Amino acid sequence: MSRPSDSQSLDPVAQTVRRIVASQAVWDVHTHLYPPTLGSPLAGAGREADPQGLLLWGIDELLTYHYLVAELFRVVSPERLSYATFWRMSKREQADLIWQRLFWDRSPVSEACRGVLSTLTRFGLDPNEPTLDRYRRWFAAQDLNRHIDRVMELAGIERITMTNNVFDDHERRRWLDGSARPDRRFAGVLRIDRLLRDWPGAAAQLAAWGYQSDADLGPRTLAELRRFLADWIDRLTAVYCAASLPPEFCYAGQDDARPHAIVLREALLPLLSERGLPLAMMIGCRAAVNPALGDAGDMVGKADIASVTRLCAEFPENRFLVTLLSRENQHELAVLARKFGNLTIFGCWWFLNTPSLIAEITRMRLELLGTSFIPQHSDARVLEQLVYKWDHSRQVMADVLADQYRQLAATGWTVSEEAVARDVRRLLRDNAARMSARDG
Ligand code: HDL
Ligand code: ZN
Repeated sequence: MSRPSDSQSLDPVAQTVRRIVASQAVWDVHTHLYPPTLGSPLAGAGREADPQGLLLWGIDELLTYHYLVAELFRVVSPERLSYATFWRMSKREQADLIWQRLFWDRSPVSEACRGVLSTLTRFGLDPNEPTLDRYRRWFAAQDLNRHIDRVMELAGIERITMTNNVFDDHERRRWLDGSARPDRRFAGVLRIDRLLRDWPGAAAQLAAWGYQSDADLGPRTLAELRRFLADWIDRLTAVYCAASLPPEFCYAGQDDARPHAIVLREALLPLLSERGLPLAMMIGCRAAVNPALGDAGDMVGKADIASVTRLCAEFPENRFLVTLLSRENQHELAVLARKFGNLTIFGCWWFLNTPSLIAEITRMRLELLGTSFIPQHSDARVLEQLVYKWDHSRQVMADVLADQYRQLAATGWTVSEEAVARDVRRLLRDNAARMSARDG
């Protein structure tokens, strides 16, 4: 669990809040983590390396996280190191270069850099090693299953919610051939970006998988699309369906005859309502503005809150989990949540997952929504990131909450430990657990 920061250690309210926040188990409502049954490119004690495996872990993955790749190319010009040369390097060579350029040639002050150091320290490792050799030996000696349990214990995670991309061949194959098996530590999520971003392509893919579907979205195709969704919700025991959508995503209402609107209105939302499952919309990622950076090449754009408004209003029997990528969207999203009880907002997503923005956004949400939101998710892509992402977020959230309770106490209202514990459990666990409850 995270330790109190120095900032408010003398203030009794802050001490109480920090202790409660540090010890509250978390349901992490969005990650890109997977149980070992989905394979891992890193062997580890007693396990074969699986180059197409989905679970990323260990020091080389921590250092080649796409956030750090973007930061590397801030300091190494493509003239000196071409993108192509970098991508031809081995993961270890990439990690060695990033360690040198971002952690030794410069102070690792960015959130993604500091996170690596926080994690190493929490494992009891010295974060000042000039090379990665000692870290590599330490990680290679870990038994992966026990390592997952240890990471979850250090980070205070009760449940890890996956991102199961049914359109990813490496992942889909593992669920179909039975090699991917349920793991009580991980909750499944059906990720269906392509259905809403590229219906013609998705229709052709469904047809190739044996569903009678074609681009015209007639009654038979809609029935087959519902069957496809139901098949995968059941196979994954999905707790929600999710899609990442571009800033220009627009739902224009009942008369919107565009494919994504019909997919939403005639197939996805009716099925999710029937199953009592939320739809998670993550809006604002403008993909691949610099394709040469790979996963690091995506950009942020302001989303159309009116589209989210229409969906919440038009589908009152559906539950929506929404996070928006742009800082400029955050206030209107919080205000929208005041208008619709079927909308739960979550997380400080991606470029918002920095202490200064977590503080700003969480304070605003507490002031507008009380405790009726999910303040954070990790979005971890590498197992051990759970440790720093939750340590850093807990510290910020505790400071913000302490301020709120101090202001509350100043009214004369009694701020009891029980009340704080109840609130923190809602924020860090129960709100996410309720949204992930398969009975709705
Ligand atoms: O689409 C998503 O789920 C995003 O979180 C992307 O995976 C993004 O690349 C990311 O890792 N953000 O933190
Ligand atoms: Zn994500």
